[in-house]
Amino acid sequence: MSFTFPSVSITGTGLFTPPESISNAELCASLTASVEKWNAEHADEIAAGTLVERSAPDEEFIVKASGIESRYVMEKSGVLDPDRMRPRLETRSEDQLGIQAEMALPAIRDALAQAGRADTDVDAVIVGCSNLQRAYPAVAVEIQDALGAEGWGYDMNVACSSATFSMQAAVDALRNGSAKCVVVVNPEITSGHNNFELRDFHFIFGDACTALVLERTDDAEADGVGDRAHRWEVLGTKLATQFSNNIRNDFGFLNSSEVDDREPHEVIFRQNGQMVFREVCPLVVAHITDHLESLELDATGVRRFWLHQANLKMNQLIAKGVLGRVPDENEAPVILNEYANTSSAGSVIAFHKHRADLDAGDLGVICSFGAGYSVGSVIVRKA
Ligand code: CO8
Repeated sequence: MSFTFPSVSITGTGLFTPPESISNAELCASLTASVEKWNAEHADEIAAGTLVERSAPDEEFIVKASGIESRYVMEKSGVLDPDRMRPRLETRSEDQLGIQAEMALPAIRDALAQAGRADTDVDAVIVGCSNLQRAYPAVAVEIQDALGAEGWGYDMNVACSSATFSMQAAVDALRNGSAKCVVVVNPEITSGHNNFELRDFHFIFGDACTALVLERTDDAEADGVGDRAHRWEVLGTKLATQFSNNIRNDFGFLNSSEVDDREPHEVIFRQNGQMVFREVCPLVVAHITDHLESLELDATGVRRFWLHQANLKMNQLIAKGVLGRVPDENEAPVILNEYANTSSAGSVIAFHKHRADLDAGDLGVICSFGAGYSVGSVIVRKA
């Protein structure tokens, strides 16, 4: 007996962009001041060889190495204050909406508007992101409550790949009937866990929140709601993981129980960027190629690749590896120049902003990749 899965579609997308943006020039000026201060304060240890002098950043290097020109953050003054170098966020009481739920709601409501659905039509909320503000209650459950929705919600974290991993979780739930209208949301406050004190890391990340609504295609068609132009059928999802220490964040609830103290730079984001570049690009090329082949699709038939936004050269190399030729900007759109790496939100921002011009029947690939290592692809066709 053969069994065909019910078709699932993305019926809407939404984006929350924080109001404050930081240019490379502003970021380099504050880090230079911080580095000069730190080197002066530690002059004796540096002279004795027990500490290494810190190096100042360079705007030109940032654009050349990454393609990043600016980033949005939830709070700018703290990040740029050489005496602080991290956001200055208001402490909220338990009665107030949490900051991740707060950024999620406008993105979700954008997505629901495209889908033609109300807050109360939602019956499942999946939050997927790199950094969750607390262990519990799940941010997803707080969002569910704020929407007035029934059903269920949970949080999950596969770093930048949380985008496609949470989409697959939504597709699975819709196919097996455990939900009818799923919201997937990626509230990334990377500024809370980026290392703004060292030049190797300070420029990489930015904050943003994306949301998607997913439903069974039949339900969306039958109810006749939403704008069909926004609807994309999910033809397939494919996830893969392979352990690596090259991107780590060791912040966690056991830090305070550890017998030996770790230095602060060890318990926030760190990576070996060159190794990541070298190892992840071929992994992603093979992953997308295999996924397309498994659906008997050819890369030449794909109109657009909405790739995770970590590094411009990386994306050019991946698109070239899949297509067998240099892609044009239209085929693999870039948003990281303006947003930097927004972790799981990146590929969805690209999808949100760069799909309206495509035609019915056009094929596209959403692909996220990052720490783990982890890679996920979602192949979609415009309704
Ligand atoms: N200004 C001036 N010089 C700099 C700067 C700077 N800002 N940064 C580094 N340099 C220097 C280095 O110190 C080094 O100097 P030296 O040769 O004297 O040691 C030199 O430039 C070369 O440095 P790199 O080798 O590191 O430079 P690369 O060309 O490799 O570029 C990149 C660095 C841009 C980071 C690049 O390696 C890259 O983008 N790699 C891919 C990384 C990637 O995709 N990572 C995925 C991370 S996302 C994820 O999955 C985790 C989610 C985390 C969530 C967010 C939490 C905050």
